[in-house]
Formats: sequence, structure tokens, C-alpha cells
Amino acid sequence: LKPEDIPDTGRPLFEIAKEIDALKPPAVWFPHTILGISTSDILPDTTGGRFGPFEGQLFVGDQGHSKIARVYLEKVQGVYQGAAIAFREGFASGVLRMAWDPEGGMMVGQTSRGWAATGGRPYALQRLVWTGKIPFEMNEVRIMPDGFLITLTQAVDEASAADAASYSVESFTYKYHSAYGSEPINIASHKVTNAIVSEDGREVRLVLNGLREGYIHSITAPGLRSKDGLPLLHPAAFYTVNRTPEGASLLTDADSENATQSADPSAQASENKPPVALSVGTLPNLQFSTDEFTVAAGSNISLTFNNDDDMLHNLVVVESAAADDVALAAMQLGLKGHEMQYVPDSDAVLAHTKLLEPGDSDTIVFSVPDTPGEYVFVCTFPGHANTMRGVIRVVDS
Ligand SMILES: [Cu+2]
Repeated sequence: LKPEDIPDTGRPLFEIAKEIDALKPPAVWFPHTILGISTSDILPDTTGGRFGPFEGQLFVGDQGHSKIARVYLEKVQGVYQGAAIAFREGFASGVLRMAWDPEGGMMVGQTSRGWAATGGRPYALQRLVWTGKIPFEMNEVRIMPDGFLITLTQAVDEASAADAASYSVESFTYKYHSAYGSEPINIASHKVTNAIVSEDGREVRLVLNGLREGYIHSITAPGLRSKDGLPLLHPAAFYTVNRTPEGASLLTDADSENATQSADPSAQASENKPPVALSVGTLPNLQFSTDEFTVAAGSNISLTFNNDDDMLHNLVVVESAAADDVALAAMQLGLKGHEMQYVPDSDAVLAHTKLLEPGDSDTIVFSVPDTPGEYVFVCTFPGHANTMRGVIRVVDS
């Protein structure tokens, strides 16, 4: 397979793969910025239950987000597919390598050498052990002809589990092209018409319409509670549908709806004094080219951000104390992140550029207060905020 064999159309990979034999669609997609940004090692759970209830599943590290996801795989019509689910977050550095120790603990080798990680430390070795408590999680997610069968690690609260409104299912895919990355495309929401709970309370069958082959299905259960009243520790599973099984459908009559969302890319304008022109670019390894600007109190600023890098970035001006919260909120925007330019709705955001493709630039105009203080400018693209930040110092004129 050579690069020129792949048409650079931006159509979904699954569609292009139908025409090119050697191109194999992945068994499981990890939605970018949602389950991570740079998957690393794969470690199957071969601990025989000493690491918890996920025997036989795969753990997958993520360097940039310092976390580990989990994958349940099944074979449908001879093809692997399955669900990726968040597992553990908050490692000290970038998760690169995992291995079992003799007691069934997971040794997690980490580094941020050459590539920033949200954990912040340059390197780390941590041991992850199971406490013996069973978290309330989706354990296995299997495809059905008309939806999904979810196995839970604990019995559910019957009322919330049998309520179709406790669940939400959306499907989406990505452009397959030579440029870096893609926003989620062709997003559709699927109406869950029925949620059928098994007698032992450990399984829920979701009946919904319009499963789409080649698409990632985001299955969330914000309203679901365990028998003890707990919400899911990780409320979303991302199931990649490569094949839909045949068989009886419990679906009655319902139409699929397309999700519609609205973007809000706007920078605050200002008037009066002529603005002070500032500019900043990027450096390799997730850095802005400038750490600090000093500006006079009360001035108007015209700040140009040139993205000279090969990745997507934005620049968000925030109140210093809120920088970490805003970066975290950006990371939690999930599927809406891209269209919101990874700028969360927050009063602490003073101004922001668009999310810039490599080679693009954007200029924002905003005013700083009449009193001295500090602002932070930060890239809130998930995984970048630790290293891509600087200070705007407002001083007496
Ligand atoms: Cu960035």
C-alpha cells in the first residue's frame, strides 16, 4: 500500500477501505481528545481476576493524557470490534509502558520526554493495584441486531436502568485524509426506545434505531444508578461498529434524528484606544514562542497567534487562577470540543482565537482592566495546556 493508493478525499476510512483491499479499518477507535490523544502500550488482563473484574480485556495507555483506557473486544461475522471505555486517569507522567508484576499489580512506566503529558512530571514509575472493591462500570458492551447489550459490574437500580431516558447514544466518524486530525463528522443521535433489564440486574439491553456500520457509537448512561445509588464511574463507552449482526430485532417504529449543534467561535471586540499589536507563534514540543507579554493597564490588545506547528492549537486568554479549570473543562467537552474550538463556556475566558489548523493564524482584539494584574494565555486543546501557556502581565501605565 503506497500513499498514492489512498484517495485524499476526507471520506470516512471505513468507506475508502471498502474499495481498497489492503486497507483494514481498526477494530476499535479511540475518540481523539476524549479517550486520549496518543495511545501507547496494550496490556491484556491475564491476571486471573487479581486486578479486578475486567479479566480478558485490554488496557491501553495514553501518553499525552497520562491515562489508561480499557477495551472489550468481540468478533462479529469474523471481524473484531468492541468498546473502548475510560479506566484510570491522573498518572504522574505520560503512560508509555505497562506490565504485570507477580502479584497482579500493574506497573506503569511513564515519560514526557520529547512530548508533553498532562501528568506534568518528566518521568514516573507507578504501581496500580486493585483495592478489592468493585467499581460501578460498564463491563462488557456487546452489539445486538437492534442495539447493545451492556453488562455491568454491579446490579443496577431497576427504575433508573429500565428508563430509556437514562441513556443516550450518538454515532460519528472522522475524515480520513492526509492532514492532521479531523473533527467528528456525520454526528447522529439515536433514540433509545427500550431498556430491558435482566432478572439479576447485571445486564441492560438497549434497543435503538439506526446502528451504522463503520461508525463509532458513543453510549452514555448519565441517568443509570447502581442498586446502591451510585452513578457509573465512567459514564461513556465508545463502540466501533464494523459489522451489525443479523437476528431478531425488538425495534418497533421510530425514526432516527440527526443531532444538530451550533458553534460559537467569537472573540470579544473593543473600541476606544488604538490596540497594541502583539504576536505569538509556536515552538516544537507544545510550546508557545513567547512566555510573557507586558501591557499597560487599560490598553486594548490586538494579539495574533500564528500556528506554525503541525498540530491543532488555540490561544485562550483567561484569569490566572482559572487557567487549570478552563483547561480541564475544555478536555471534558467531549464530542462538542471541536466545534466549540475547545473553549468552554466560562466567565474566566477573556478572549480566544479559533482552533487553528497547522499554518493558520487568527487575531483577537480585547481590553485589559484598568488595574494591574495577570492573565494567562493557554492552548486548551486537550493535552496541551500544561506546556502551552504564558502570562500577560498588566502593569501601571
Ligand atoms: Cu495546543
